Amino acid sequence: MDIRAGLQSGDKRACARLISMVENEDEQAIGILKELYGLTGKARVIGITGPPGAGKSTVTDKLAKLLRQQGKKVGIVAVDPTSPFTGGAILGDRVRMTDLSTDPGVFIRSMGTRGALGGLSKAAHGAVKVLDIFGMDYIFIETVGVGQSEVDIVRLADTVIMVAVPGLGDDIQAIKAGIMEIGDVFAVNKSDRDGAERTATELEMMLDFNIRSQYRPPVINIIAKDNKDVDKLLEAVEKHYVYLVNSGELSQRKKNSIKNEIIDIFKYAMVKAIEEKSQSSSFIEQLISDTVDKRLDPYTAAAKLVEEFRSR
Ligand SMILES: Nc1nc2c(ncn2[C@@H]2O[C@H](COP(=O)(O)OP(=O)(O)O)[C@@H](O)[C@H]2O)c(=O)[nH]1
Ligand SMILES: [Mg+2]
Repeated sequence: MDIRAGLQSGDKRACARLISMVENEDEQAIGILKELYGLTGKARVIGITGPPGAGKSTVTDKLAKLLRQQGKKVGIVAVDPTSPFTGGAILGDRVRMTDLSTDPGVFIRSMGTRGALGGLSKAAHGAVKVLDIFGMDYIFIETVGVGQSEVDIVRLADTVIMVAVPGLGDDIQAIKAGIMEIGDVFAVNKSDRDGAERTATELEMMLDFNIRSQYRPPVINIIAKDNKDVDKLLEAVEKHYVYLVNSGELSQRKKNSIKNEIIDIFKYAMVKAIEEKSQSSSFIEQLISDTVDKRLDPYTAAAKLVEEFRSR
């Protein structure tokens, strides 16, 4: 398969293939990304996060359909480190999104576990780059809003939609404690249920306490399953984008995202090199046991490791 030609002619199989190859750090695939890197940066990247079952996939599905009506091409990356590729949640997403996945203007990709140490985040960055090159106008990244790797992933978005649901006071506390800061637009989904107004009010109050710039994230009540007010949510996303552009924050975000990616790739390469080395020699094992026995301390052990890498 000629992947370059496939990408240019809109062949989804070429796109899927390249994402898999990038995930597996295939040299040829990385070569293609290097060569076509100049084509990236055109897509709007939107993160969707929130607790499991909040309706993130449903919201994504409806937003994607709205954008399709505007003639936009849409890529979706569903990241769920808690469930494997064929796991229930992902399968559910797939079933619900079947009508989307047969649309030639939509590309859906699910990602499961990618090991520790930023592997998933790196894979998500890779997938977004491929979809960007593939010509998607909008790229959604759905993640469950917990953990550092999720936050890392969401950081590559221009706009982050935080999906909450009514009646989960404790959940809001958790959001507040953890990742409240990364939400740019708040959606209270399942507003057909009791307590939706109260949840919205609670979020508003929290946001009032957390003002970080002249931009104040809006809170929007929606019923995603009935497609109610999802258009308002999209409007809010567009408004946030206008703010990003006008304030100069967009270029700052892009810069941060690139910085994170470079560091990600670097860290990953280092860890891999260390792993390979520790397989081929007992050097690291020796450092560890010397530190356990207090012959070394962790600082000196790490310095010896750096020294060893320099000398190679
Ligand atoms: N009552 C109600 N249920 C909804 C709404 N939106 C989604 N759901 C349901 O909530 C469940 C979880 O939705 P899903 O999109 O898979 O959530 P995710 O885990 O956050 O991606 C599904 O059964 C949806 O049909 C809504 O607005 N109201
Ligand atoms: Mg989902």
